Amino acid sequence: MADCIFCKIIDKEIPSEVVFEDDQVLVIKDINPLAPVHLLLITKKHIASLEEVLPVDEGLMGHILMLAQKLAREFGVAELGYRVVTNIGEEGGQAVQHLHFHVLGGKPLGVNIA
Ligand code: D5M
Repeated sequence: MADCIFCKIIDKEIPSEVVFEDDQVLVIKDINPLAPVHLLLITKKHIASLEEVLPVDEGLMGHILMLAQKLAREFGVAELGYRVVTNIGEEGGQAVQHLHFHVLGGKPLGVNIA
């Protein structure tokens, strides 16, 4: 989608630190990390937010949550705990209008993170 920063990252028009990629999801390190581990799991399909997810995306949503679990384990934060967050809309604090899930860990997380 034109003018979507995450679509440009997916298309490699904008550089990013990619940690995982498959046909459905790109995972990068957040440019402004709020924790020692702060990954962004971005759907390759342009979906504006969780509010725009359709029944046809059900498999993709399962895939991305299982990937969050796998990466949390690989990045060494699963044992002590971590957080998976998706912000939705203005009051939800969503800055980039392309569906993504934050995976945060590596320190005790307060109530107002990501
Ligand atoms: O979070 C959007 C997140 O996207 C925010 O934590 C910064 C991150 N971000 C923005 N631009 C980039 C680039 N270019 N690389 C890596 N990370 C980026 P939200 O949930 O929409 O508030």
